[in-house]
Amino acid sequence: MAMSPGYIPFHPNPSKPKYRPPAGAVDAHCHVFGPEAKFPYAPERKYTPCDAPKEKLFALRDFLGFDKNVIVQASCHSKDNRAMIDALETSNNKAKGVAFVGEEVTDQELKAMDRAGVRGVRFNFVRRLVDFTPREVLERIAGRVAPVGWHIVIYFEMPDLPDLEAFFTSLPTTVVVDHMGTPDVKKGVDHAENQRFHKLMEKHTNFWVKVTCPERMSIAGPPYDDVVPFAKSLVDKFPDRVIWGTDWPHPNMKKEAPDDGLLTDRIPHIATTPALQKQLLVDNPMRLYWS
Ligand code: 0GY
Repeated sequence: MAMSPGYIPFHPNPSKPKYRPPAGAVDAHCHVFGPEAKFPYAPERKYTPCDAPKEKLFALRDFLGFDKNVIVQASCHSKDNRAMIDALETSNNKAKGVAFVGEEVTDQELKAMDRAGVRGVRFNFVRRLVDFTPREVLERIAGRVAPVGWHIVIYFEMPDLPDLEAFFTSLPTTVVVDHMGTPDVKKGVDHAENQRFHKLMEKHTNFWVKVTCPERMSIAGPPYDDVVPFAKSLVDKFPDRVIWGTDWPHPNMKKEAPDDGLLTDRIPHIATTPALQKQLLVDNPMRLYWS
């Protein structure tokens, strides 16, 4: 199956970052796609990506100076978690995962995924990526994964937060927000929409946030200076509940594939001291995924 029209493959030769992540650093948001010949894409997918197999991810991890990965199930594989689980199982305990499951999943399957290194389930609310799942169904799934000790990763677009907030704050687990809640960079950090998200983080200490994907929000383009204040304010305010990731292989970029070396070089701008960098890249992801 050919890639979706206009789909942009990942950067062919990222630059070597000047910034050296601390020992044991985790790239805590990335994906594996296919290869399709072994792990076909889901019939209900909204896009067909470029294959991005585990070997390439692990090579990028080493090249950028990271030690571990958290591999998040993406919508193009829907509930077929085999490519992600195969990557975990062959990673030498250097990768943990976040799955996507339906309520038909059995307790045995959940336990097997847990043994493979899955530590969370993702609820995706982005309309261009997934079909609507009724909240009762998500509630039942949350009730099933909570006793396994998993957390819930939520991916939503910030204008939808007012509608979703009551549901999110009712979840019985740790909740991890993808991509800073996707703020509108034009509106600024202090805009009521973004501050609503900060207040949610302040009030609900079971919420964590990924300071990821400046390339998805930036208007200015590389090196994404316009997104730095959004990420920095979250790291400064919630230093023990932030994690960072590349988002490789960067599905559905509109203009260009980001340079993963450049993304890595932005880290000292958003976590401005070695202590903050260690929390962001080592202590926090280790607590969430490896403890
Ligand atoms: C991401 C972002 C995207 C895609 C997916 O599940 C997915 O297909 O997550 C996106 O297109 O915004 O988290 O990498």
